[in-house]
Amino acid sequence: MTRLAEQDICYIVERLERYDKILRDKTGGGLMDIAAFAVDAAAADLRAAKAKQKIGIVPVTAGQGIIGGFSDTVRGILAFLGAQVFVTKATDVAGLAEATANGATAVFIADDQTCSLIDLRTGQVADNSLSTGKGFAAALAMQAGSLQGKSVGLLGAGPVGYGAAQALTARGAHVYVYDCQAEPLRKFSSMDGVAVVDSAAAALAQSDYYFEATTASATIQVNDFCATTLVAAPGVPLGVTAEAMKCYGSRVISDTLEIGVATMLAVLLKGKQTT
Ligand code: PYL
Repeated sequence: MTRLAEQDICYIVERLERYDKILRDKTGGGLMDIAAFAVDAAAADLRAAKAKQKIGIVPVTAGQGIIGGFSDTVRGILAFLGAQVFVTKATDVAGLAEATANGATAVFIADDQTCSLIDLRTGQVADNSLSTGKGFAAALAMQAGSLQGKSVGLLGAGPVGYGAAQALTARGAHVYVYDCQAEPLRKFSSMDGVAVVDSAAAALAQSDYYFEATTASATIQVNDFCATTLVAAPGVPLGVTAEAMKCYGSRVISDTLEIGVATMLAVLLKGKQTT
């Protein structure tokens, strides 16, 4: 997981309306529709659950500490999606106590390794990495119409890639996964519908669509695109080159936080059965 910096997120809240419209143009649905589709629900069906949840965001100082604007950006995204949400004044343990004292039914907390939205009543945990994989797979499926029988070249075998592989295969896609490290690929080798390949070129060459979940840049170049290529790219930094974005940006879905956080909310709202 790439640790986000203030400059990766400072523009998100003011551009949410515009980003939602971009997603609608690309996929036919906005942020909440994509998140709902990711958990196999309709956005309308999750609406009632929103009124029953109050989310407390607790800033965390552990490790490299607070990211300027992180908590407020998450609050902005969740509020845009219609959730009741607040940021605690206190951090860490005192922040958790403040959240519960103020009636939080769920807490959003992130350190350098883990970012979770936890339902305090059921104990259900929505993990950011898995949710990001799931959410971007849903966006790709909506953009494509269907992933049934399609091949997806997956670059990156970290937790986002793992969540993506689960969601893509559940939607009927064949996944060709590559990572420059052998260790994280181990758990993909036993997954139905997933083939581990030995180069990024091999993953892309045999695929209709691409899923970019690495922490590297320039993994997808302009000459990797053909007439029907679609790309889901949650990796930070963006793996698609600037030149390729200039030519094919309308076929790429990428963001640093929005789809992942929206999908975490959808997991929370749908409840236990979706984890
Ligand atoms: C959750 C994001 C998605 C991508 N990278 C993840 C990240 O940046 N994690 C670190 C989050 C640290 C937050 C900090 C705070 O401000 O509370 N502890």
